[in-house]
Amino acid sequence: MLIYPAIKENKAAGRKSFALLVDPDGHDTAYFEHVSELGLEAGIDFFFVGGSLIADDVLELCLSVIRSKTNIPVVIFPGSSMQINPNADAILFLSLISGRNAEMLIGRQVTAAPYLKKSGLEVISTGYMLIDSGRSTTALYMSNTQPIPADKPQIAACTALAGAMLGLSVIYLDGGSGADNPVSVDIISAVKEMVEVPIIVGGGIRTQQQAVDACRAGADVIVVGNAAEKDPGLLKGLVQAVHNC
Ligand code: 1GP
Repeated sequence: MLIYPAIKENKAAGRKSFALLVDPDGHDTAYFEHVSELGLEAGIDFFFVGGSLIADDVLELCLSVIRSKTNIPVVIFPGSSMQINPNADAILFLSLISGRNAEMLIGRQVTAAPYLKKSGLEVISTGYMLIDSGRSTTALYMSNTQPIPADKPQIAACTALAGAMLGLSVIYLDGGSGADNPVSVDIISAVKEMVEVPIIVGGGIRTQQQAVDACRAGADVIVVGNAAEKDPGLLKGLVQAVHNC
């Protein structure tokens, strides 16, 4: 199944999608089986798999367990250029367009490109934007960049527009893993007004209301990681809230 056409089709039909983010770091087969079942029960649309510090063999294990337990599409959300693995359906090919670190804008992508070509993965070019969420996050530290200030929707909108004009297929607005505050509706709606490409929103979403607010402001795909890992009981409600938007 091709993922990007599915995301676009959902967007065109006004259907919101839910992605469960799984960070394989420090986990084992039993955990990946548990997460697969959770995803199935809750009716998620996608697994996003990735993290800042994962070793190659755990990524492989995570992907193969999810693949063996479910038919839910799996998208790699890479924390580094080493996280390329053919056992997924697609990969978000990220350019960190909110930052001014050349390595994150184009450097790592040059190194990764030939491996991606060989992998056969569907490559989804992604304008990745970190939005200030009130505290430093792993993504900020690891990327050595500054986030877009939370009270500057115009900067976010123009950044997304430039990304779309450069041909990027989706915009990912991220408050960062475990963010104190999710990306604000002001930022999401300013971006939505400016671009027609699908918008993915994640980072710090913990409640149904936050997910619904993000969808109503213009998010097409909601990504949740930490909240579901800490309290798996939340997942079903979050997915339903997104699907009912
Ligand atoms: C982080 O967007 C993801 O890159 C999800 O964040 O783990 O805070 O849900 P959370």
